[in-house]
Amino acid sequence: MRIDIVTIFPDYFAPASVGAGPLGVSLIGKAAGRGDVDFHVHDLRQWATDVHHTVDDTPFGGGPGMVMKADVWGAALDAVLSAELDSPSQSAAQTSPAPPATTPSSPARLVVPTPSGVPFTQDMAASYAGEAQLVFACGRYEGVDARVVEDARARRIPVDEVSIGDYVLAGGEAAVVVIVEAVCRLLPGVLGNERSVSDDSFGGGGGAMRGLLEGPVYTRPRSWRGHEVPPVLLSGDHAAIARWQRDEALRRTAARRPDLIRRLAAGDGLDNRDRTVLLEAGFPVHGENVAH
Ligand code: JFB
Repeated sequence: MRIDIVTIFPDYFAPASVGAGPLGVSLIGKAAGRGDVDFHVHDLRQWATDVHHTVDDTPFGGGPGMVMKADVWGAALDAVLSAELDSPSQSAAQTSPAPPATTPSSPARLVVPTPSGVPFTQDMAASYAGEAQLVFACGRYEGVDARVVEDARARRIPVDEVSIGDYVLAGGEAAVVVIVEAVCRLLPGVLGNERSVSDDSFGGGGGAMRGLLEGPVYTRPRSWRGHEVPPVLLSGDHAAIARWQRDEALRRTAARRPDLIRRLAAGDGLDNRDRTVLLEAGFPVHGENVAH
């Protein structure tokens, strides 16, 4: 998979090529080192045409702050979206030369982080992991002139405007790191542990825990500062362990994410034992074994 990132702060990501920065270390760095993912970071200002490399202007209609210019973003995305997927590698270079104006073998998806986007989910991460090319447009200031996305969609480029959560960042760069990490850990061979993905919170796999937050985890020593590992985990009774782990996941999800419990209940994802555990935890869920 090829990942292009357009930003006025290429230093935020660089130098991934020497194993540093958020894209150069750990899981993502190893994926890049193996060639499973190929990063290209571009400085948006190279597509600004004036002597000051201006990328922003005052908002029409008034209001605070500045808006990123459509013409600069249009030129940047024209160049990056037409790059050949297997163009000579310039992994994580801070800037790239103008790519050849050739037609890519499969369409790139444009991803635009914005606080007004649709919530980025694990299902979207899994879908992105199957794409040939993702192009991330990192905004700053009050965001990007809306006609940039309008124009990309008019040209049949798939565009997602996404938000990573209900809080306000200063720009799209941190959101891109979050999305890239969520996607890269799903690439074939990256995790090295196929089971881990489907048992994750929001794992969406066929696992028994799907739709629930993960419960607590423990390792040695069995006793630490007077805190004991729950004895059932040492029992060797695999059925009892699985049941306890599901109970803990249900209790935790009910306490922290009651919306997820309601979703499971509505989707027939809870059995009678689950409902009993939730009732004991003070979160009654309507179902066969609950009188109403
Ligand atoms: C993303 C951004 C800004 C408009 C713009 C570009 N969950 C999230 N919170 N904030 C962002 C985000 C995501 N994804 C985000 C891109 C940009 C914020 N800003 C700053 C602040 C308020 N309104 C500019």
